[in-house]
Amino acid sequence: MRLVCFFVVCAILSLYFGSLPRCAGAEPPPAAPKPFGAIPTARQVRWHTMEFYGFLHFTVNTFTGKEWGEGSESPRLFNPSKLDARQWARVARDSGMAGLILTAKHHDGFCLWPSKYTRHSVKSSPWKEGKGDVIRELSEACKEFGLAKGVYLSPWDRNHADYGKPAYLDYYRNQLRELLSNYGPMFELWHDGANGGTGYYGGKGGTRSIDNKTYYDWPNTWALVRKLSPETVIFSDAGPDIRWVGNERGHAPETCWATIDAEGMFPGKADRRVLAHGTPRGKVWRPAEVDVSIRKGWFFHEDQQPKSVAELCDIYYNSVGHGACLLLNLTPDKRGLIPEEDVKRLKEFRAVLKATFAADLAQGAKASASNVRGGSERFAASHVTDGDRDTYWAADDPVRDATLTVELGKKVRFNRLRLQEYIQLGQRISSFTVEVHDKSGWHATAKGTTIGPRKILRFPTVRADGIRVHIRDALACPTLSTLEAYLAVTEPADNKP
Ligand code: FUL
Repeated sequence: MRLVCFFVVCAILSLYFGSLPRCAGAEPPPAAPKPFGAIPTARQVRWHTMEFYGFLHFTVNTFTGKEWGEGSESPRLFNPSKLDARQWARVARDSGMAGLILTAKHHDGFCLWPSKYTRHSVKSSPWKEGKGDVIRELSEACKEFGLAKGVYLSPWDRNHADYGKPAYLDYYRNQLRELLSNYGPMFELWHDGANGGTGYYGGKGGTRSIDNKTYYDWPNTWALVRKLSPETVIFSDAGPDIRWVGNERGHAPETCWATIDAEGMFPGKADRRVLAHGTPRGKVWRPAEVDVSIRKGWFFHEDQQPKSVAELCDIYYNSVGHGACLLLNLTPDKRGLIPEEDVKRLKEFRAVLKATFAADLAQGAKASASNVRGGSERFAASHVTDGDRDTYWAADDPVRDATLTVELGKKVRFNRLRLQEYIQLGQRISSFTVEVHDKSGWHATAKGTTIGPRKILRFPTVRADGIRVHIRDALACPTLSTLEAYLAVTEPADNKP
């Protein structure tokens, strides 16, 4: 009987103490959520934080007015009178860009560096009496202005006699060796997927169409890139690190997964719809890059004008704001300088973004959530407003629906909200709504599907003392690393000429 009483008392005590909140330090904190599905590599995580960088299309086309050179252009055409890579870098830095990617070789085959493997380069041009090297000048300028740099090396080469034959692959790889070994770090390598067939091909002319899937032997080319430069992210229609967004209009869709099922895709062949949206639960982490030109063409043409600030802002919100990175193309002119009108436009564009994102109005605000993983401080809602994008709120494993509430403490005017998942653990959220609070209650303000690396929401200015993000569905228990609120004061006027 005594034993029975002992067990009953023990059971009551354990029930009582078991229901008490956990004391700090009494139990080990719960483990972080298990990574969900495909997750980014360290090199991709770094790339995600770059957000916005520049493209430079510059070669013999700049002097002929073409978009695709034939490969028969004389290198003597390349003669910029004032080429100044420091101007490119200064403009890029002042525009808020994190780096620059230059067309080291476009489809016409002309090389902007004195490659050992061809005469079809700057060394046969009058520019600097054949002693110049644009890649070297860009490298030095990027270093001076604190920018990362990358190169575009067109796989299609309309000049080379061996294009279409196995020998061309050695040439292409030798050029990669030069570019990735002699100029310091390259943050990105860009392979476009174009092949229009016809070309000069060492004077033989004709059409050389290749099988995109097999001809370039990409797995071995990329293995070489990894060996030479493991930090470099490789872009193409289908990765392997970054995918094309599927259009050149500067637009990633609102639903944009960083994951994708990429089987059957390779440079030059990919379903544009899938590239745009990605695939929920996709097998690989291969986020989208949005490439678009500030003018209509990729190369400079006298009769074209830069896009308006309003258009550039739309491009920014539809790319960076949809979780992609923005690669905005600039067109150095025949002098080798970014045209003055474009510099002015970029300055105005930068001023708008700088003013908008100057102060996070939610930083330090009190945050709470309907569920906190294990009730632990480590995953508390306060991490979304702590100003540190590397800390995060997380929910318990079974949770798919949760609300996160931020109390601003006073009435604040804002019209932008920036959200970010803790992508190191995978992309999870698939549906959410945003409400704001004022004296008359909570009001539906915005909604979205994916968040992933970033979502920036634009809505009419509200004056509110609370923000509530309701995560309505997720592929696994949600995480969120930031919730930032901003006020865009300068609504850009449409200053298109
Ligand atoms: C495409 C090319 O054909 C265009 O000329 C341009 O370089 C663009 C960025 O990529 O594939």
